[in-house]
This record gives sequence, C-alpha cells and structure tokens, in this order.
Amino acid sequence: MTIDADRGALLVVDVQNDFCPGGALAVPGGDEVIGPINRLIPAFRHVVLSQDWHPADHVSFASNWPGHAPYELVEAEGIQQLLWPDHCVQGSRGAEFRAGLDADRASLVLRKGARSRLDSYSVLFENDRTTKTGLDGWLRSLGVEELWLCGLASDYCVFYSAMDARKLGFGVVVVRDAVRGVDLPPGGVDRAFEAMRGAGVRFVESGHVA
Ligand code: VGL
Ligand code: ZN
Repeated sequence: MTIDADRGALLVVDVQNDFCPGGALAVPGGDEVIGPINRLIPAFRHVVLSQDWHPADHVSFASNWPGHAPYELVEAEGIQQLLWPDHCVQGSRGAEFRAGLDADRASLVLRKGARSRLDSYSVLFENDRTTKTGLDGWLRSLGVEELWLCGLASDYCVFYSAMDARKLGFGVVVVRDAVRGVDLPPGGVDRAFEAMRGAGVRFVESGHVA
C-alpha cells in the first residue's frame, strides 16, 4: 500500500506509559508498537498524536464508583460505561508519551476524555457519540482524506477511531503490527478487526508500506 503524504495523515493513538507494560492499564506488548510507528512517521506530512487525558474524578475510573471494580459495566448519563483502573490522569507520568516514541514531528497533539462525566475512546467523537473532538475539522481543512491508524488499544481507542473515521467518509488503514489490544472481554480484538473489516477499513503491515 502506498502513502500519499499530502492526502494521508498518521494518527498515533494513545502511546502512553499507562498503556505500556508496567502501566496502570497495560496493553500486552504495548511498547512493541513504537518501532514500527517511528519508522512510519517520516513518511507523512501530517502526524497526530492522541493522549487519553482524564481528570482524577473521571467517570471511567472504578475508584470513583464505590462498590464497583474495574472491568464492570455501569450506566452513567445514559451511556454504558466500562470501568477501568485509574489511568492517564492529566499531568501524571502515566499520561506521558512512552519514552522512545518519536513525538517531535507531530503537528498536533489531541487530548481526549478530559471531561469528568464523559469518556472518549475515539479521537473523533466522545462516547456520547455526538460531541466532536475537533479533529475532523482540522483534518478536512488540510485536505486529508485518508487516515492511517496505529497505537493502543486496537479494541478500544483505535477501533472506535477507525469506525468513526469511516462514518465520516475517510479512507482508513490500520497498520497491523503497529497496534496492540487489551482483549477484555476476551475475543474483543478479533471482534474489533472483524467489525473494522466490515466497515471497509483496510489493513497493512508496516513493512509493506511504500
Ligand atoms: C483506552 C481504555 C480506556 C484506549 C483508553 O486508549 O484504548 N482504553 N481508556
Ligand atoms: Zn481512558
């Protein structure tokens, strides 16, 4: 598959300490995405890094739900909310980009999930599915038509970003060796790939990109 540096943008999703081994919400092999991502970055003119960026009283933290534990499902503001361990707290070390990620060439750092009562998996819409992050307008004003997705996690933030991008009419490519998943509940990664394929997302290995 060929990269069009002007029409395409690389979206590096949530490559943060808390999603890497040793982090609060570690994704198995999470840091293994950094090598392929660093090799892809120079091929794009538009590189966006996203950061999961929660206040300490965030609705997605099980610690803010007395009597509940991480990975339980609750309802908040009419939205199904999966509870997580505290992660990516604004300004914390866990929220920083993983050391080794070549963040310098990014033209935009997008922070999401910053409102206490609203979670955001997708880099395009928050979890109420209507509040925009603003990334859509940024991309369109630059003439970007195709999004190349990499990062963490393939069954949450990468998945929701890919599905929203397809709904908004972008071409979407997921770089297979540059994503890793939580796989909770088990099988979630396979289901996410199936759903993305059904939505017209294309897949490529970073070594097969020109
Ligand atoms: C994510 C769970 C909770 C992600 C963020 O980046 O995939 N997953 N918050
Ligand atoms: Zn989060």
